[in-house]
Amino acid sequence: MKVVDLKSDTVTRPSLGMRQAIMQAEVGDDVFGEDPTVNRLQEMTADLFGKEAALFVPSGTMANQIAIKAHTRPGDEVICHSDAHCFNYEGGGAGFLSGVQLHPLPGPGGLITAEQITHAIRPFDHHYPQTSLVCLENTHNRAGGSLFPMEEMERIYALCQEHHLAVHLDGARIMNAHIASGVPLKDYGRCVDSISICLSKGLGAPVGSLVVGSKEFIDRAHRYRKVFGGGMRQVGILAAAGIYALENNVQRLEDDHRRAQRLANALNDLEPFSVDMEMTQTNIVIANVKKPLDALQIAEQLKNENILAIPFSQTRIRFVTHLDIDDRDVDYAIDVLNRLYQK
Ligand code: TLP
Repeated sequence: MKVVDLKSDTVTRPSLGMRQAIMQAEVGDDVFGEDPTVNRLQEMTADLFGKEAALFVPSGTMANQIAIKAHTRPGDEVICHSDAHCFNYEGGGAGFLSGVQLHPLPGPGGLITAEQITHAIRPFDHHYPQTSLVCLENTHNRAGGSLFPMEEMERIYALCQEHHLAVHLDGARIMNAHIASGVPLKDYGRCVDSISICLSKGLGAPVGSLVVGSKEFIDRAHRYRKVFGGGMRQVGILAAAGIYALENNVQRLEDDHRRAQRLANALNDLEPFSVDMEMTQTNIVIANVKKPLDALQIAEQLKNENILAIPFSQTRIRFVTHLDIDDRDVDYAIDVLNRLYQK
């Protein structure tokens, strides 16, 4: 019996076409900058976002942490949302690796506004840390895959330029944002200084992320990739999977979004669950669980039916659609949910 794995879009397995691309990849030693496939992936990604350069790194976490390191100095402060991935799920990396403190701001839907940031920027006074970076996230994972509105990103970028702050975008799922909103990738590139992009989530590659930005920023990022132990050798085999993903698996994200909508609507029809449909704009569905049921118990019950989901807390459970989930899997999940939780 197939397991319907809705834990994360990181669980996809490379398709046959992707494996063929891996087989045929030309490789070289990338620490010497001599892997032609890595170089092609980097150029291609920088071009997509209208930026000067890009760097291939092993993970989304490393991409974000390299960006934080390259934009800050020890003792600085970084503004982010209190639900941001870099604040919650990167092992305290910003303090550990860059010696910076994070200044998390609250806000509905993973959204922070230019007004909030204006108040959070520290004045020049030797008592205070120096604010040097703002980190945004689009789509926003803990907010249910929601989109960060373009107008607000533009306002934030203008404000940050005025205050000489850098803006980094955690774009682990920026392709989902692009497909759901129709915003051209170059528009995202235009209103941030750097972006991290994951190939190993909805795009279906087995590993890999990129950080993109100016040439000068990427030169610094390159040094930190080495320091963080992320210099890799004949990784054209992985870059080939990334190129294949960018060429074949972007437009199809709309299927994942459509399936997530179906799942969200079905959950909403059931008494124990409620899903904020306004936040459900891409491939992530976060269901609030009403008492006396709790999310951990529901994850266990679903697991017994070969459906996997992640409890985010006792009252929230996350389902993620992806390349390896088709319409029949969603039908099956909905049937099971109806059987278990319909009154
Ligand atoms: N997110 C994972 C878990 O860490 C929660 C997931 O299953 O969603 N930024 C965002 C917005 C992410 O969601 C993730 C991974 C990362 C960065 C980190 O990427 P990796 O796992 O490649 O280090």
